[in-house]
Amino acid sequence: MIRSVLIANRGEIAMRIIRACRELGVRAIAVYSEADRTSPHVLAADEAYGVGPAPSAESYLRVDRLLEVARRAGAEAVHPGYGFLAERAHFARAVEEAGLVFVGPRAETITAMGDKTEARRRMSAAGVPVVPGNLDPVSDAEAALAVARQLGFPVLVKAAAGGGGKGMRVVAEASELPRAFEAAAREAVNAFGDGSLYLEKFLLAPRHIEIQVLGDRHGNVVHLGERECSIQRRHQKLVEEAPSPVVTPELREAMGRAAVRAAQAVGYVGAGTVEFLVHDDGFYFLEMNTRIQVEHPVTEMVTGADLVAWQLRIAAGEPLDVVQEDVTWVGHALECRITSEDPFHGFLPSTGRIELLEVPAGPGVRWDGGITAGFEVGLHYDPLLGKLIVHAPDRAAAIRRMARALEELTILGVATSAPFHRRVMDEPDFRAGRLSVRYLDEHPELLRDDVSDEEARAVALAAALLEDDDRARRRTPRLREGGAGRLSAWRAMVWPWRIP
Ligand code: MV4
Repeated sequence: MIRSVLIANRGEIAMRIIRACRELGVRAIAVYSEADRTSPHVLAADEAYGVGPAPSAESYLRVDRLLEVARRAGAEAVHPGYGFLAERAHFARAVEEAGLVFVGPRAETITAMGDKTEARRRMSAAGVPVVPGNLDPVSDAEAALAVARQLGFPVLVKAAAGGGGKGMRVVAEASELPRAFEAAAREAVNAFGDGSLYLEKFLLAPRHIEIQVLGDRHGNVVHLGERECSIQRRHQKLVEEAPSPVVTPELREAMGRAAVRAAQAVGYVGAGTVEFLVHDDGFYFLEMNTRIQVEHPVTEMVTGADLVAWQLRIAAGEPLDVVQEDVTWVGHALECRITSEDPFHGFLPSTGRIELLEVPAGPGVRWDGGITAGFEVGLHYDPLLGKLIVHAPDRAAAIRRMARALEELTILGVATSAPFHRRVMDEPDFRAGRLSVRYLDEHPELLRDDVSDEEARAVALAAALLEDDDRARRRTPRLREGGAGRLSAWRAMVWPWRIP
């Protein structure tokens, strides 16, 4: 086994990797920016090293500093987590050139899957169905028009270097194509330094369903079934689940087999995800993500696999100890991404100090978090505070369990997405499994606050009074004079007979 791993990441995924390291007896080496000096991952790791100022370009993205820390700390491997450098082939290559093990696929695989037309060519050659469209970039708007006429409108113009929705344009009719083509090319040049574009038939309201795969260094590949990730906003997933409410055992087997073929076609090593669009009865390859994903826990809950532990074992050269027939699925899992964003004000990022954090517990509940009380939420990194994951015997029970767990979750100090999730759990289409990537467009009511200011103030006051009263009864010292002092005034006015 690998004896030490440098974790080139922060937040909940750094905590998740540290936990896997602990269980495997692997020394966990953390890095941190100046904004993360006292963050949970720094305290939880065996060692931690500063890598620079708060902006990620000056810290978590500094390959030179990360490799210097790896050398100084004697790390044998580097785990990139997700985001930051996770899908940057140059980082994977630099890690290996430094004589360390990269916990992830080969650099060549990352490069191939990062180029969306190359990925489509490889998948198509391997017999994996791709959305009808180009296998090579189109040279200009005129060539694009010919392709579009063949496919039939609407079409989608996509950036070859893209992914995640950047440089993408829906085109409803021929007259719109030239302008959309120019706009997408400009956006792609700005975002990726590469304006190559290709066309796909636009599917109207597909589901986003992805298959988790694991490949070892000995050519073995298994799939661990699907995750349904249709509930998303601006290409950020909000709720994920396993299994998908629409995937039958037959469809799972067909998609799973296609995902395994996809992974084998690129000699995939490690944990990866093959994304598909599912439309009517067909499924089409969309992209392959060459990293551990945020939503990996729902797969862990239903399969019992520890995906991060498997990443480390595979990196160490261990063969998979399961064959496809050994993989089974039990119950239903849901994940809600808890972010520091205000769902009732356009998911505006919210900043401030976490004043109070109480996380849910009880049967079938898992909190993968990256914060503690006292943590300062800023704007330097992505807004994910943690993930609430539940597992139950069936989907209806999982939804009830998630609703219960969300009610137990208390995060004070910043606005969070939790109230949005609580409402999704009650929404009839969600409960019926009627999902597509257009779910939020079709449910704008979920983004409107249904609590009046008066009601909110009344509840806040009642909560403050109850807490103050409770403290007085227990005669505990006041934690924060400012707040408690103000509350004493209320107590004197409202409940004079309760003054101890
Ligand atoms: C599509 C599509 C419909 N038809 N491709 C969005 C991000 C990028 N990864 C691909 N995306 C889409 N590609 C065709 N041919 C619809 C989307 C899409 C989407 C995909 C997955 C999850 C959420 C989405 C939200 C809007 C559009």
